[in-house]
Amino acid sequence: MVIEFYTVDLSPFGRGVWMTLEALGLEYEKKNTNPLVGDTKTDAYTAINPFQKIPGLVDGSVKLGESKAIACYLCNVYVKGRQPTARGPDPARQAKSSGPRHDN
Ligand SMILES: N[C@@H](CCC(=O)N[C@@H](CS)C(=O)NCC(=O)O)C(=O)O
Repeated sequence: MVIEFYTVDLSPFGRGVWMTLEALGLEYEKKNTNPLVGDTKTDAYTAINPFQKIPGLVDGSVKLGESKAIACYLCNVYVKGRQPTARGPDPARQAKSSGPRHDN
């Protein structure tokens, strides 16, 4: 299943995730999601990122918001030889527990 990446090209937060996806050579589908026209306020998008901001990411059953949490998740899952960190071996759980705003 291809990774779904929700952003707009000019978002500085989205670009960090975009660069991470590219650097890791991952296959992904970029879904244009413009907060200025309400794309982040839909129920479907709120289920991905309850804070209703871009970027958002869906990787199978994993739904994440917060650019740094997403970048850390991608590196933890897709960088070969990456060791589990002190927070534990579950990258999705780690991403969500890495700050109060990651609680989605
Ligand atoms: N801390 C968040 C910030 C995300 C953020 O502020 N995104 C902006 C676009 S660059 C946004 O979605 N703004 C819409 C809004 O606040 O309603 C992250 O790192 O992902």
